[in-house]
Amino acid sequence: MKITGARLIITSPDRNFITLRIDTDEGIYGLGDGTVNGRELAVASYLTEHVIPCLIGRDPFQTEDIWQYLYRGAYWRRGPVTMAAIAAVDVALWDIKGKALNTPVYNLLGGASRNGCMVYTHANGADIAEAVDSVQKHLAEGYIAVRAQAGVPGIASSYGVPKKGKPYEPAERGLPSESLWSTEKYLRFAPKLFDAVRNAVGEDVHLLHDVHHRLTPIQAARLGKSLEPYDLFWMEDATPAEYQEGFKIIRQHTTTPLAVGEVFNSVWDAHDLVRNQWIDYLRMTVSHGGGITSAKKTADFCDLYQVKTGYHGATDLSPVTMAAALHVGLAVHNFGIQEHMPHTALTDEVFPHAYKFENGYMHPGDAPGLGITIDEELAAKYPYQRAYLPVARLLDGTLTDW
Ligand code: GCO
Ligand code: MG
Repeated sequence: MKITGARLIITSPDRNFITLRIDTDEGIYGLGDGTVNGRELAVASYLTEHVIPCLIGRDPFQTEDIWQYLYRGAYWRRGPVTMAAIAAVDVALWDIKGKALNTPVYNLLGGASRNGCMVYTHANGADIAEAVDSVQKHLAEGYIAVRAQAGVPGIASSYGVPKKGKPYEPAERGLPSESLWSTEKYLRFAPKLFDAVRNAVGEDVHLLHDVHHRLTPIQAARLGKSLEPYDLFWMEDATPAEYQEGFKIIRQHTTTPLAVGEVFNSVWDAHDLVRNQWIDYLRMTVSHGGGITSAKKTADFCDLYQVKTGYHGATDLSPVTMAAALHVGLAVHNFGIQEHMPHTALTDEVFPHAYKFENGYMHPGDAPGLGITIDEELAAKYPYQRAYLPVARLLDGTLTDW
């Protein structure tokens, strides 16, 4: 089999998605996701100008060799743009391989290790009462794991809280919006939120929380300690993780489990975190971390140190990434949990898919390949629109981590 062509489908049903379609001489095609929220066209250009010309004529079964060719062969390594572009190619090739062999991709990765992938979804509210209601609403929908976020009193537009009447979606069309942040107010507030949520839902529900890179390691240690009575499944992105040793400080002070890595794009970003067991869950997902080829290797490396997967699954990862993440998650031994922030009905219509949610778990389905398609006619009705994530400032105006 030979690759005969590759092209991008850029669409913005409710938000921007960059999808790569690779075609072969046998009429089988594969899809990959190259979306990097707020920087989408950089990946599109990297693919069109530099990667697609190198793919034509290659054997799509050579996922390992093509991965190495694009990673080592570029000389310039890593970074979200490069790794998302490599991932788009790699995921599309695994899709082709599965379709050609008439089997779901998870069978090519070791087969199903479980019946389904436990997922968590997002609950949020302007205040504690609304957040508690939102958690209960998601439990009624069948979720058994829920992330809770609420507006911090005195901080307008807190992280994770939707604008009135809209589902939570961080990227906005137009230029970046600015939000304010106060660590002091947040540290006083977060234990009150989890006290209320835990009391309302009882012991059996998995509760998660995203700090979104806002604290120093010692502040994160304090938060982890103060949340211990509420038995969190994880505390996410407690501190910016470029400095991996920061997690050592958090770890020395708290037994609250730690997750990090949605902004990572290579196993090297997490190398010290994993081999020192400073974290419990690695969130680097398939599409931002170089694809299925590298996700499988990274998961196997984590498995040596009892670190589990907890893949990023926000709406800026397209349904193609959700499908790929579920195939990997079903297969690897050390699956932990999968984030599920459901896409809008329109996005689901643009990307018809075989994966399903039922009673707290998702399954990738048994269609050959990834089990995902794209309705190109519908996609064409929604052209790309520039959008950005917000930026955050401290109360005195200093730019801080959003
Ligand atoms: C999460 C996230 C996201 C990110 C978003 C950025 O845990 O789901 O933190 O909502 O903010 O993916 O593009
Ligand atoms: Mg997060």
